[in-house]
Amino acid sequence: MKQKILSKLKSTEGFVSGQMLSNEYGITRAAIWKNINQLKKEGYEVESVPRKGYRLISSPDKISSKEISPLLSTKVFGKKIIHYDSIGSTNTEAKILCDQGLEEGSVILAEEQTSGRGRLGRNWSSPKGSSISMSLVLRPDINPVNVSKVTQISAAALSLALDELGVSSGIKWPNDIQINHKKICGILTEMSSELNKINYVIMGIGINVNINKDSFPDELKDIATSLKHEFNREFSRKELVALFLKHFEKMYFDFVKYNNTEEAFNICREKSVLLGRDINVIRGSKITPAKAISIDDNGELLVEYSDGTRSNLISGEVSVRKK
Ligand code: BT5
Repeated sequence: MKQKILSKLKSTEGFVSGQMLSNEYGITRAAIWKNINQLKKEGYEVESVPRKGYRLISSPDKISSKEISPLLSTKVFGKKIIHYDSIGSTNTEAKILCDQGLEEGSVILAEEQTSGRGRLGRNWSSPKGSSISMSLVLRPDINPVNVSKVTQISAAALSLALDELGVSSGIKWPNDIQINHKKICGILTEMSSELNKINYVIMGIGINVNINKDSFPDELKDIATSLKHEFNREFSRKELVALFLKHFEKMYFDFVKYNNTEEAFNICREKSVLLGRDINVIRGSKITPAKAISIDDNGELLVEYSDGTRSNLISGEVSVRKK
């Protein structure tokens, strides 16, 4: 009911009368008033004027279903949104829900994570209300060896979404988005599969949106940045989520239905911060200098070592070599 009343308030310019809401939804005016009070508690600013009714003045900057759903242009992704004020990790939560059958396209979002995860057991920092922590549920009918491609698709989709907000970004293969060579987004793709069949893939994305530079932990201050820090203004997190889902849905279905990754991989090439550069390939404690040559049609990074041999990296760690 709250959601219905909110939608009505959002789609109406002026006041909506309590009587009209009561007639439309078949509940008493007292019940309408109760729902409005609940919305106020959630951070919605609603003006109420006797004989005129209710008017929505402002909505909280939340990445909840109520806020994001009206902005969505997707058919599958975001039709189901599960939102938490605080959670350990959206990827971990998504796994639990996927084991219980959560459908493809579902999106888990959190205002903060208390144990956000990066790759290989690393930490991901996601402070409350100023970052986006999001996990998408995918159930692609593809060979598990091809799953790393969705990380590239996701990076391309986020980069396109940022373009729409006037923000130009770089993609650092395989899973980072950067602005001015600092990380604003990391992607963690995890999978449950049998030998030839995927049960599900969880694609986790963390984005630094309105984080103040001094709110980053010390160890991240030199390597991380946020949209707010780079552009000196706040960005709408819900708008960014909606734009991302739009671009992701298109390129994801191009891939899983038509095996077409051209658009996504072209974006990854155009926006790559690695191609043509001297890099280090890092495997555990072993660091090998190489040159980043290209991203191939499998989304793999082709590198050339100093002895002239070449190899394709499927995933892993690379860094740009400082001159
Ligand atoms: C990643 O790992 O970049 C993947 C991050 C994925 C986070 C999302 S949030 C939603 C979902 N739920 C989760 O629990 N995780 C996913 P990796 O490439 O391993 O990078 C991790 C490294 O990035 C850390 O060791 C830090 O150096 C750095 N880092 C941590 N938090 C950061 C932040 N907020 N911004 C920039 N860099 C960060």
